[in-house]
Formats: sequence, structure tokens, C-alpha cells
Amino acid sequence: MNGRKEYVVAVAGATGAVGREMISVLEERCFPVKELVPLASSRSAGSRITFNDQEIVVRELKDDSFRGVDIALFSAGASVSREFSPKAARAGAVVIDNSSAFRMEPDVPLVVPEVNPEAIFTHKGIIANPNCSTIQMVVALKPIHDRAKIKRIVVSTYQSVSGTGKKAMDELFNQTQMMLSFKKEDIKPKVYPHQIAFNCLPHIDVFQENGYTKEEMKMVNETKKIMGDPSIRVTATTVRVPVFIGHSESVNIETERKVTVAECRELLRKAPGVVVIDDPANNLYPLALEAAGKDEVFVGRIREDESIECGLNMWIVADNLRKGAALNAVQIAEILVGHKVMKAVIDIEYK
Ligand code: NAP
Ligand code: 12T
Repeated sequence: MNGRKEYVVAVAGATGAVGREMISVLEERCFPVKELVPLASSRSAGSRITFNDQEIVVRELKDDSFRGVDIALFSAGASVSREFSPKAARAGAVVIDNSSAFRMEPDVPLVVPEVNPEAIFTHKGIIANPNCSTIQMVVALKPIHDRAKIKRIVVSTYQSVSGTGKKAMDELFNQTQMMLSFKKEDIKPKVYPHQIAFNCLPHIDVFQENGYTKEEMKMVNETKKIMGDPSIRVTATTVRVPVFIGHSESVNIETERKVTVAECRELLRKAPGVVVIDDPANNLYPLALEAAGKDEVFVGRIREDESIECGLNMWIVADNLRKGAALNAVQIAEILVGHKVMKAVIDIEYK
């Protein structure tokens, strides 16, 4: 196969917050698409999306949707993935699944290209895209782990509503409008259990028996799997904040060997996919508003944790729809087909 081969690419969930972003990222990065197949539920089948100045009709996702498809990007929720990803893989497509359905399956690689690209080639038809909050954290922490071995991570997140999807973005918009027009008593939360406008909710995804939310446990378990090191201890508190796009994280790490602030900045300046914005004297640090629409993971507020011997604190921000979801999935596809990054294996790996 040479670099000029083109692929039939299906996007399941093409009308959603992440699916739309996947289509624009494919276009922006000139992914070699022979044909784009946008799929959604019967609700939006028949509507149109634009790809490379072409209008394409959205089709209903069905059992036979994947005939002739080479790569299927899934972002239509975990239950849709559970039902249709194996069918797509059996039809001959390589699935890159953005839902939580298969991430912790031992047979399914969980990939962040800056961290563990080699895992891609172990796939058996399905590759999982990690949780948004985990992706941006491991992109920033991998170089530090390689240098000084991270023993423990304590993370608190400030997550935007776009992580939940388009209905949640509408809910924040509408509640904000009602608050500003003195109609607070008319607000009836639907997507979240409480009002999100002008509020912070320490609750993302469902509560588990151990008192943590599923989002918190995703950060714990996925971090170990992606970093390939089950010995890293991780604890998380995930919080929804009234921001449309961009997740922010306060991250505390304890390392085996000492890393100074200057060394940490230097390591991260050289790290792929990372931009350091760390100039407190000029009030410069990463901001969700500025990360939105960008591809990189932004890191700042790097400082020593003076309460322990070998510890650091930092603030990590990224666009959750791009690096946290759509961009990461497309980067995996690029490696798979040898576009830009690595040699093609898609044909050898999956027949
Ligand atoms: P969204 O804006 O609500 O969009 C959902 C999409 O799925 C829509 O295109 C919808 O089509 C489609 N869909 C829903 N039910 C379907 C069905 N039964 N059959 C076919 N299509 C169906 O949600 P989103 O934010 O894009 O998120 C979608 C998925 O991505 C979820 O699995 C979420 O967990 C995951 N996600 C992952 C990350 C991450 O951390 N990597 C971040 C955000 C989201 P209609 O227009 O027809 O309703
Ligand atoms: N519930 O991919 O609500 O597992 O922000 C990502 C984001 C699940 C996921 C959210 C979620 C996922 C959210």
C-alpha cells in the first residue's frame, strides 16, 4: 500500500458534538477519504452534512451500514458502540471507538498517539479512544513519567458541558439566558440533576458503589492502561463547570526521582502535542477559552509541591472535543493507514 491509497470512512454519530468535530478534523488534516459515510439515528437520517464542500446525506445506522467501510469512527454512545462496533469489525472495518464501551477490555488497545502509538497495531478490529480528561492528562504526564517515574497522581477536573454532548450545550445556553433575564424560577434541569449555569457540579457520569463517579474511575483505570504501568496510584475528583468547550485540570504528582520546575518546563516544552504557557508575572497560564479550537494540550502553573520531597503541581487544559475526542481518534486513524505518521498496516492487520 502506498501513501496515496484512499479509504471509505464511516462516522457513527455524525450529527453529534464529537461526530461533527471528527468530520471537520478529517477535512482539515486532509485524511485520505475516498468516501465519507455519515451515520446517525433515524431522528437525523436524511439531514445533510458538509465535507470538502460536498453535501452528504446522513444515513440511519443499521446492521449493513459497514459494507465496504475501511475505518469506522464511533461516537454515538456506549450502547450504540456495544451493538454496532463488533458488527462493523466483522464487516471488515477497523473501528476507532470514542465511547467507554470497550476501553478496559484486555483485547482492545486504548491509545493516545503521543503516549502509546505502538498499541494500535495489536488491535483485533476495535481500537478505543480514551476518556477526554484522561487523554489530556497523560499527554502532559508521560514525559515526566519517563524521566522520573510517577508514583501517585491526585487530579481535580473542571469539565465543560460539551463533554456530555449537544443537549448539554443547549442547556447551559438556555439556563444562562434565563438567569440573565431574571427567570431563575423557570429553570428546569434536564441533562444534569442540578442547574449548571453559574454553578459547579461534583458529579460526572454515574455514581459507583465506592462513592466515586464513573468518570473518576475512568481516569484511574485508563491512566494505568495507557501508561502501561498499573503501579501508578491515581485518585480523581471530576467536576462539571459552566464552560462550553475546554476541560481544565489541577494535577498533583509525586515522583520517585526529583524533577525541578525548570526541568519540568523543559521536558514539557519538548513534549509532542504539548504547549507550555507558564508566565505568572504576566498573568499567563492555560485557559479553556483559549484552548478551545486548538489541537495541543496546554500546561502551566508548574510549581513544586512544597509539602513533599518529590512533588509537582500543574494546570492542564485542552479542547475536549478535539484532543479529548475527535482529533485523538483521527490521529489513531492516521497512524493506522500510514498517513503522515507511520507505515500502513491496516490491510495486513485486518482482512
Ligand atoms: P451528542 O452530541 O449527544 O451526539 C450523539 C450522536 O450519536 C448523534 O449523532 C446522534 O444522532 C447519535 N446517536 C444517538 N443514538 C443513536 C442511535 N441509537 N443510533 C445511531 N446514532 C445515534 O453526543 P457527543 O458528545 O457527540 O458524544 C457521543 C459519544 O462520544 C458518547 O459515547 C460519549 O461518551 C463519547 N464522548 C467521548 C468523549 C471522550 O472522552 N473521548 C468525549 C465526549 C463524548 P442523532 O442526531 O440522530 O440523535
Ligand atoms: N459522561 O467518553 O459527560 O466516557 O462529560 C466522556 C464525557 C462520558 C466518556 C461527560 C461522559 C465520557 C462524559
